[in-house]
Amino acid sequence: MAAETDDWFARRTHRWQDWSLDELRGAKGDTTVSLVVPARNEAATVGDVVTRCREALMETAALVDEIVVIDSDSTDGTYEIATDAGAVVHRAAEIRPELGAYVGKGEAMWKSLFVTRGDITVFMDADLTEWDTHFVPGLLGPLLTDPTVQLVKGFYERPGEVGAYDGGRVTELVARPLIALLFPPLAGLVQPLAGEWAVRRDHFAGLEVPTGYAVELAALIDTWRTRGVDAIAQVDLGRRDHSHQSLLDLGAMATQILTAAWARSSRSHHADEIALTQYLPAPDGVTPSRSAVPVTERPPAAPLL
Ligand SMILES: Nc1nc2c(ncn2[C@@H]2O[C@H](COP(=O)(O)OP(=O)(O)O)[C@@H](O)[C@H]2O)c(=O)[nH]1
Ligand SMILES: [Mg+2]
Repeated sequence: MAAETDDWFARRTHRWQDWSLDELRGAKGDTTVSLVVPARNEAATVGDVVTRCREALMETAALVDEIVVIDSDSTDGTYEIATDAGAVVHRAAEIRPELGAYVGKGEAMWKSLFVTRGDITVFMDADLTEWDTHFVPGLLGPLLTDPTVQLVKGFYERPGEVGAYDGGRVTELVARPLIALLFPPLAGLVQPLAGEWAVRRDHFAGLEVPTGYAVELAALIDTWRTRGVDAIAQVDLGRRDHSHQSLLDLGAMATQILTAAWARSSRSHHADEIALTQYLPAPDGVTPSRSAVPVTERPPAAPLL
């Protein structure tokens, strides 16, 4: 399994600089691209995200055909600010209300399919504080140049942690250990929960989408299961930061992620050891490093003392 993961990492890991805008425009042809930004109470940052993407990617580079913000019940002006910045803004509860309302990031992303038309959807969080518009062309690279790729994940360095590719608390403490245990072919993903990712519409429309924060992990597992691991690629997007949640809120997020993994797990045996892959900065990208985590579920045969 470890060799499989290494092979996938080597084949399917890219950097955003691997494609020029000209190359991507040429590869885009008639393919349409929607940028979808899920937002709940992001008045402080959503305007900047929309404005810079609109100027750089719609008006200058002509790589994105529409920018759509899906707002779930914001009470802070997110809707108005995103509209003024030039996005098409929808309230999640107003999209196909007969399907029900299950507030959460996953619902907003899934419902975006009913109000967008792009062949490819690029998702970007609305709470970004350190980021750049090259995230979008970076994510489009593998999809526009390789028809076998269905889903592309971003990953990044986080400022302040000196070259670290750690993905945050829920990523490192829940998602990556879970993947190591239950879905080891996906262990080559540096940041499986990254909010910046892109997917072909037809593929995403066929997936079961959890309504909350497990949308990303579920999409990865289900893409691997239905299309094979090579249908997934990942791109180093440089540096990124966003506003951070409280530990208590992350507990709810972790519970959603555990639930989606549990529902998709068929593990019935006990492992003695789990291969946990982590990522270290290297001069021209990242390198995997693997450690074996011992796991003992059986009590010792005799009392220790
Ligand atoms: N529309 C919508 N967006 C949401 C919801 N929950 C989170 N988001 C957005 O999804 C993005 C990532 O959410 P965030 O809470 O920052 O999660 P984290 O980055 O994983 O800690 C941000 O743009 C949020 O505003 C929701 O219920 N509805
Ligand atoms: Mg965030």
